[in-house]
Amino acid sequence: DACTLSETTSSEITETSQQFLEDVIRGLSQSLRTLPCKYLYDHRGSHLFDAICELDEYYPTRTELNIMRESVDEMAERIGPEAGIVEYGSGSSLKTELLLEALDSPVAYVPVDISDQHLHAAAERMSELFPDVDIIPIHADFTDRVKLPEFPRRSRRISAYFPGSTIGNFTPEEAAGLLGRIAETCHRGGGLLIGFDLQKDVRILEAAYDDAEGVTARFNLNLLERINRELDADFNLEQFRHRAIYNREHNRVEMHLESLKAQSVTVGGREFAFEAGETICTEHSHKYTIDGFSALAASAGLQLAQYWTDPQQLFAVAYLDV
Ligand code: AVJ
Repeated sequence: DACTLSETTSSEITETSQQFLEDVIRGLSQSLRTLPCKYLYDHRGSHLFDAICELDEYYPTRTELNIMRESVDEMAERIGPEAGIVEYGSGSSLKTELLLEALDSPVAYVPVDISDQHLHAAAERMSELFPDVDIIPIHADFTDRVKLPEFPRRSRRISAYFPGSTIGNFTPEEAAGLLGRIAETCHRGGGLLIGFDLQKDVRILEAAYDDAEGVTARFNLNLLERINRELDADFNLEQFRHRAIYNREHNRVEMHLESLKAQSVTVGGREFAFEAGETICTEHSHKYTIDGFSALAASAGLQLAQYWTDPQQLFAVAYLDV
């Protein structure tokens, strides 16, 4: 079966610096300033994120991996034999390997990622590990509609894999839209295996996003460095600091960059005046309850069939029927 979804092809997606500049100017021009979190992941940002995943305070990565180790056979059972798997995100992870290993005769694996470098490294690794699986990397921004390749005829169903609680970066409204679009890429009878982070003690959350070593601070501040380098800007990195705040009303951790004094910054020839204490929000990371996530999925037409969690209920992986 062909999955014809949209006009967008991967070659059109290449993030031009023009788009980056427009997004930055737009975000900084708002009264509550924001920058799109996807720009955190340049080469250095991706490395810093990998370092975050190793931190004691940052529980999501290892907790999700442990949930997979514990329950991947049940997950594979849900997905069923001879499946095609579409993964949203880099697909370089141990989690994906565990899943493909556990599946009964998977036919195709289609990683979708915005980073060409990550994508091809992951695809190469997966081809070596799984020579019998067709590996078809797609370079695309999965927040757009993605045109998937024609899956090999043998694939009986297509299921999506969306690990890492990336879904938490989206507002619930955006998340519902994204889940709906992901569901469209799956055959009837397919499903979505997705990892999301759970609500918990605020101290655990704030420590996870503001670690003692300052790795997350470097990750956040790296965005200003990137803007300086790529968009001819003059942010003074000494005059901004990283903050992680739990927003109880919206159940999300927010990463901010706070201006330490009144100052003005030039970006691409435009001036922006900051007051002391004013912040730029660089990321939202939404935290859910199982019931809340199940309701969100239902609003996108997906039914929660089963979920797995860790003993401390820090994180959850759910299988949603399309
Ligand atoms: C990659 C979006 C899952 O929200 O936990 C980690 C990103 N930001 N520390 C998250 C992140 C700061 C991460 N996600």
